[in-house]
Amino acid sequence: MRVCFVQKSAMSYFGVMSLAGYLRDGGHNFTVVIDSLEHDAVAAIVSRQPGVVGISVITSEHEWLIGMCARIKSALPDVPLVIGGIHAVMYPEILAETRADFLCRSEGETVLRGMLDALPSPGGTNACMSVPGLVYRKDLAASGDLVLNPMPPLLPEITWEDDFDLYYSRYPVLAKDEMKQFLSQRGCPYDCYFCYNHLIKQRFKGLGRYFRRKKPEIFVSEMQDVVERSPTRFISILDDLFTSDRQWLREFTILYKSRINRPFLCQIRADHADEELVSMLAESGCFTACVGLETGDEKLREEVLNKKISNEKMFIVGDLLRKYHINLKTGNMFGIPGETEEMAFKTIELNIKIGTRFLGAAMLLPFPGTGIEKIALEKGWLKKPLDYRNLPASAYDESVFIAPQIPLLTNIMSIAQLSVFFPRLLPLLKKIVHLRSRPLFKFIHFSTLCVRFIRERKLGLVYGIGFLWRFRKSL
Ligand code: B12
Ligand code: SF4
Repeated sequence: MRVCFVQKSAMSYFGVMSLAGYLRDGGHNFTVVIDSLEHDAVAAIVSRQPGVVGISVITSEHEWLIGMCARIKSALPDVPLVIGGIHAVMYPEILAETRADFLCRSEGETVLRGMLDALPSPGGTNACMSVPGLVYRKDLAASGDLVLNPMPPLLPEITWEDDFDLYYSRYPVLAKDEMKQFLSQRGCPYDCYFCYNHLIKQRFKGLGRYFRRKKPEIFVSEMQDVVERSPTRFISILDDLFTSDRQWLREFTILYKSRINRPFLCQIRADHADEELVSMLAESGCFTACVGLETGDEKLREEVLNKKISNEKMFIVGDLLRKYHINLKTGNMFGIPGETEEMAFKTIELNIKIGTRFLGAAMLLPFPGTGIEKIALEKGWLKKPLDYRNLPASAYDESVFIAPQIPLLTNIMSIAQLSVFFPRLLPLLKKIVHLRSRPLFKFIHFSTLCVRFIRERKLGLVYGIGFLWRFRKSL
């Protein structure tokens, strides 16, 4: 059967590549349409003559999802349309707001396989109603009550390679990108209150082991396949907990060095970092390590965000990375419930002290149902529970919280990278942030973001501008 995946943003989605990789031997044909890279996405979908259409979506794309489902259903009324992705897992009730037929509220591999087995049978679309993990309307044609089929167990292991070719064959622009991204993990054992993992764990409770990881051999072989067939100068490893398992890392770095041997970026948790780990990373080619610093105020980090990592650990990781000539990049959030002007500047100051080279900054964007929403309600930073329909599309400029200091914290977020590039400007910037001129701060934020992006990826200026231009509709 022909399956056409649809998505908004111009990037290779790991969820979709995993589905195509898992089902690649089943005799099906997979293709993908990226809305932001097509002139007319619906025409592109129709031209593929799909037997089923599957949309992959994240929460901030809710409005886009509703519109896209309507357009696809108008063009292909008889083709089953299924919604998947993190937004579907978190808020399965969204099905009722769209014209899609089904929604996948669990991992997609077994669900899609169930659908592809059921659809050619005499019952057709109706036969899908028994597939575990699917959600559908009682009356498929009307917007009636939803039926939530029981959840299937989680896959015990991830033993297959993602299908990168799904994207590269259709969108050479993605294949040409000199930085290739990879992901070996699924799930997370930690429980930070701002992260979706915190919520998914509740949804997937009792269904099996949530945190799983490809074996180093499979992961490196997936990389090798990509680097041998498309230009690759750098590798970006997006695993949140890349450094969580020392033995895994030892095996990986040996294979990586002998078979891939390219500079790479990865994420490390500050409390995993010691001399052995950082030297191993340096030896295998790591040139930038990203650390989730989140905020310079330890109490806010540990109590409000539930990320139990001290500032002392941040200093240790900074020192070690400097010693081994690895750039330090940090992830930071502003507008955390309870945050004051002083605390926000502590974040910038801590970054300067630990030697941050690249600073990622955004306003905290909590998702409905997460622990941070509860804390915000208690602290009066939210008057009522959040609605996933009204979340801002960008966390760079807006906050969902109501507190008098939010505009000021947004300005501080905007000047954070500039302060790290030029620490001497900090006393002046501390005064400027009180100006009420969002356009000025937007400009500072966006221009320093571009410089960071280009430097961080060692892109030439022209290549860098082209890269940002390509992603403009996805930002
Ligand atoms: C890797 C990653 C990225 C990568 C690549 C993203 C990508 N689209 O693949 C990069 C760095 C580019 C990125 C960017 C962003 N990300 Co991101 N990212 C992740 C991360 C770490 C892993 C996602 C992943 O691939 N998981 C593994 C796959 C296998 O799981 P999955 O996507 O859920 O797919 C499974 C099912 O959902 C289902 N499924 C998926 N699609 C479909 C389709 C069909 C038809 C079916 C049936 C099933 C199905 O089957 C899949 C396999 O089981 C997650 C956090 C995490 N630890 O998972 C955040 C995460 C997804 N990102 C998040 C955010 C907010 C963003 C940004 C908006 C950040 C920003 N401000 O720019 C951008 C937006 C990019 C975009 N439009 O997708 C949020 C999303 C929150 C939400 N509620 O939607 C997450 C959850 C992190 C968080 N804050 O908690 N991200
Ligand atoms: S923020 Fe990182 S460490 Fe915390 S739960 Fe999410 S993925 Fe895990």
